[in-house]
Amino acid sequence: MLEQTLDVRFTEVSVPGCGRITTRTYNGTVPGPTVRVRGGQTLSLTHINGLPPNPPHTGGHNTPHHPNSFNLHTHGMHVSPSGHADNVLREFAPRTPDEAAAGAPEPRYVTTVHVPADHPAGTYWYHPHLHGAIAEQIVGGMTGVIIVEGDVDEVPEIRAATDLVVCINELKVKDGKIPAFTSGAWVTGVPSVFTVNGTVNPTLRLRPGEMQRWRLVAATAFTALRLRIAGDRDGLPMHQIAQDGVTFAKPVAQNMLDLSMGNRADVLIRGGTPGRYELRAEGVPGPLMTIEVEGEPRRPPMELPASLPPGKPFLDERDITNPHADREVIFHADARVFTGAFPNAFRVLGTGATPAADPHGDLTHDPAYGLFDPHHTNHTLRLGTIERWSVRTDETVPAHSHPFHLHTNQVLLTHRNGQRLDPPIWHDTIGLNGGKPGDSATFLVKYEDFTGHAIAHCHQLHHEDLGMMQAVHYVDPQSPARTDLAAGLGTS
Ligand SMILES: [Cu+2]
Repeated sequence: MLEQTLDVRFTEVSVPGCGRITTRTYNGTVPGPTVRVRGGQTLSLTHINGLPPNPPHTGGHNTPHHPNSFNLHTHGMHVSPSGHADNVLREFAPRTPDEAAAGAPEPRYVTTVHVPADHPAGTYWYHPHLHGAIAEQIVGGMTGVIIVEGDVDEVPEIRAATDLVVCINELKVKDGKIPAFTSGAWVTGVPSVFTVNGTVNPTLRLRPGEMQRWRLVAATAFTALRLRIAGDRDGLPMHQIAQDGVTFAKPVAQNMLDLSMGNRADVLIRGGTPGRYELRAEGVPGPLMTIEVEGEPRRPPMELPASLPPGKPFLDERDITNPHADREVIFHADARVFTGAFPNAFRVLGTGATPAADPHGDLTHDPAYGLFDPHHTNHTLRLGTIERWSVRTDETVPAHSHPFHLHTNQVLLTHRNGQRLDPPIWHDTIGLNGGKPGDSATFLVKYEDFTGHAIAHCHQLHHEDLGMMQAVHYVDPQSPARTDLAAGLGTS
């Protein structure tokens, strides 16, 4: 059993390059502690909710609310979504005003996650996932990295490389605080501050010929990152060895790496010509991190591994259980349809879309159509079956980036915009860019091991809080009764 306490309260933290900010933290730091676990182990996380009581909320469930309640998501991990595990339908509430006034103890909530023995070894992350409260908490820095240790770490060339977490956060700071998410204008009206491991543009040192393993984590809420390492003359290539926690069969050299919100990539970086380099994200004004290549060269230079232990076997299109029943997901926004501070409707249409409140009315103005409804199951997914999903966006607004994220089961990306990927790549989150209607992704997924209620959603977290989310139900066709018992919508 691996135990970790995560104490959540408002803390004044020092963010070098940004100043002192007061924000909700895990254990007083941004990001929170890195948790290391191995397949076969049980992770026990005890949350203490030391936040103040929630402010009253009068709007619907698809507007931001309960900013002082949270829960826990182990993003990307193939673990149970039920009971007290990776169950994002729980609520870790703070004390009520009466309890706080009476000096009642701060509530504690335990999350117990059994990591399967054959879980892919790699980089994952944790963050709160209470619908309506996610964006405000994540842009305050409530994120942390989970490392699943295992076979890939034993590859000699990787074992020899320094293992570094590079957790990229996107903070929204105004007057030393994280502004309350009271309007949609907040997303663009407050500039983002990007940090790596809690510092704006930290400096990292690397010797010529030295190799490091970076665990890149896009713990951002609103911004997709197109990364490169720029130098005075040439940059440094990134040798990608894993995507979203799943190891490749061999390293893939990339000069540019796309990480949508929630994605991770493990890369090997080798120091080249001495000098100053910068990890940059397209569209972000300053560097995310500075790399100084200096010092005594490593001789001979450290080598890249020729091959790797692939993290997860591929699925085959010929094994699709019902080839005539592909699922389709369409990210669609309707602008200026609601009154109030959040006028835009961010909908998920296609197979299993949430029905309209008025099917005969104007769908663009419908308050339910394609929006999250906790009482409606959008997808019933049967364990043991392999299905194909296509996800696309019909957005014409370039600013709308919609990363699709399915909980509980990793998905095998086979096509982008109709073009086959060779080889296909395991993901848990797949970015789709707005401004290019029809931008699409096709993936295969096998529903395995775990029953219960989970979700699929857009990982642009403003969209998610406003309802760009679907409920999925993993069921066991062999034992439907047991499935319902195990489903566990428990609240603590
Ligand atoms: Cu979206």
